[in-house]
Amino acid sequence: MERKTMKTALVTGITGQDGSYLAEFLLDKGYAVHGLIRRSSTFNTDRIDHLYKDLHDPSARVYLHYGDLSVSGQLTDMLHTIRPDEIYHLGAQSHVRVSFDMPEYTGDVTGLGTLRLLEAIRKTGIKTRFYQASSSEMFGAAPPPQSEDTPFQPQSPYAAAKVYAYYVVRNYRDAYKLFACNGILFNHESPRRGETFVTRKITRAATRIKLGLQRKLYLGNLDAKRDWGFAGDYVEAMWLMLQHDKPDDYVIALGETHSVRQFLEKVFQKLDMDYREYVEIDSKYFRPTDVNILLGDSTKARNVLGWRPKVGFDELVDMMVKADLELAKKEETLRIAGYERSNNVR
Ligand code: NDP
Ligand code: GDR
Repeated sequence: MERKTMKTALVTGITGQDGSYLAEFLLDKGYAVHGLIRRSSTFNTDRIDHLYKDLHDPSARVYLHYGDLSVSGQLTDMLHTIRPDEIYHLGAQSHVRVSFDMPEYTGDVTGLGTLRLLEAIRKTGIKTRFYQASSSEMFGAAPPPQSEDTPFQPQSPYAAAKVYAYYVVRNYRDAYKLFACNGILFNHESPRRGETFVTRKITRAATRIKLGLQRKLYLGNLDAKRDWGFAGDYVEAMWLMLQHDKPDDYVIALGETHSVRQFLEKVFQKLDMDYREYVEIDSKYFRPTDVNILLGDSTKARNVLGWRPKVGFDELVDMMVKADLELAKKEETLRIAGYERSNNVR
């Protein structure tokens, strides 16, 4: 049996898709997991509720702290108190389309948020290892395949903010000898993916259409191509980066690219439907500038870290369709019983 470690990790963005998979992974490795959460008037802990135990329970190992990436003093106090061995910085305004509507906020949270955490580490002087959730969006218009050596050509305020964060991570590594890594992750999806990202928007809508809960699906650019992998596999890569002898930057990707249209076709086919009967294009989902094609070359991570994704593209689509079909069935049951779940997907 694997020997359990007794390390402490801090995860920002613990309520997000990746945060929830990472928290599960770290708990399984024996870590105590601290998470930064935002105060919200509605519940925002759905993805981690199954992991949380009342703190009076002696086996509780998940601790949640209110805070916000836009408030630096709080971050410094938190690091001073928790003194984590490892910090996984996943918190961000992560929606590319929204970053065109909220560029200043995105720059503040997604770009400066990283700087605030790095400064908190420097000021408290704690010994820790730092993971930055960098993104394939940073490559933007750069032709594929994209690797650690590909120059960035960001195409959105979100991508520009991530490029800023990427470079401050490298700077703090050089200037202050901080153990800090950039994981340049290509798109990764799951049944826990936010419902406004295109893959989940499609699997939710197709399964609801199948059960007669929805009639149409409105989308934007169907020709964009992405290298989509499974989030559960990608959080392991984050951990591997922080266990290595030296801090470095790594591309994490499946190494296959598919268009939004191909994803759509596959999902509807699995449900014995033709997407063309249900999908309409709405220009509000187009971006002022979009990224046409992403295809990652993760040779370095595979060779140096020994990282291997376990779930392929077809399995990922299957997994998402199956999970959303179950969800739609529950929704149907609730509807029959007189309850309605709001489904205002934007
Ligand atoms: P999500 O959008 O699912 O989660 C984002 C998380 O950040 C949520 O927990 C959210 O909290 C939190 N957050 C947002 N704003 C703030 C703030 N001001 N202060 C504190 N916390 C905040 O993202 P993913 O899990 O998909 O992605 C994780 C990270 O990886 C992000 O940084 C993303 O940009 C990056 N990334 C993601 C990829 C992907 O394909 N998923 C690929 C490459 C990079 P709340 O729940 O309260 O909204
Ligand atoms: P992306 O993911 O922008 O790659 O960022 P998203 O799923 O939002 O878009 C992928 C592609 O699909 C096209 N598209 C649509 N997108 C959305 N959201 N909604 C639509 O209706 C729609 N129609 C077509 C988009 O134009 C785009 O080309 C994700 C986020 O998780 C980032 O945080 C992360 O850094 C990158 O992946 C890697």
